[in-house]
Amino acid sequence: MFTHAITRPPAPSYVDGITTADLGRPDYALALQQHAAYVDALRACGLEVTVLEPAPAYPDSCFVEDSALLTGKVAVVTRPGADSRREEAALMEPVLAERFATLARIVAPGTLDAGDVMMVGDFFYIGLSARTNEAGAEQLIAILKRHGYDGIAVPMAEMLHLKTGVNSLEHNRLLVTGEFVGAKVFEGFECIEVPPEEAYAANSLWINETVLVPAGFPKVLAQVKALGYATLEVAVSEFQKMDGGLSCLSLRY
Ligand code: CIR
Repeated sequence: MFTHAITRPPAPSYVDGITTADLGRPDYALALQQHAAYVDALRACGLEVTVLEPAPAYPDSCFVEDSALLTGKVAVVTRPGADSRREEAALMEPVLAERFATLARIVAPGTLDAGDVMMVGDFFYIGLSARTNEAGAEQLIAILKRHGYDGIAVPMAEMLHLKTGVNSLEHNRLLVTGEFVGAKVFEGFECIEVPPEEAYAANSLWINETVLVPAGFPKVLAQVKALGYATLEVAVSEFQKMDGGLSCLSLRY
């Protein structure tokens, strides 16, 4: 169960962030509205949400998930793989130091975006993406082991981040799409296959038995409802334009 979340609204520079999506430039005013509604949805799930100040120097800094990995025993400050995002971790560190007794850090030559890390209980899957390298994954696994957890590196080829294509719904259940459909590493799970036309909604977000589903993906919404979860649809079109999804917009603990 989660009790808290940390978020950071986008700054006006958000529209100049990194993207591969061909969906047009985000509307900043609408992005702010959607971010506020996202925070409301987290609160509706019972979380106490910290809303940090926007950070205009870092266009992608609303995607706070990438800057840290939060566990029950240790908060890991990452070393983001994109040059323009690297300092987001240092920006997050004092926020974490106020909240976590034990911090650890990913250091050079390691790089790691926590959007590449999926937590399933005490075990962590770490995608080897264009942002997260083997050194970063090895460092994270060593940190996790020191704190009684374990993890494994997951090779990947197509997605931006691991959680672009696979997310835990707890109960030994995953939402999977694209290159993760049928992946051996996930064969012990009940894998709910997201249809390709709704691949973006593979990044739905389990919070305390409610699943946040991005608005506009009716098939995934129906799949998740059919499994018995409460659902909340959250509009994030302006974040999809910058390759971000529901999980990217918060750190939960
Ligand atoms: C980036 O390319 O880094 C951002 N525009 C999107 C980051 C999305 N974060 C995530 O999937 N955890």
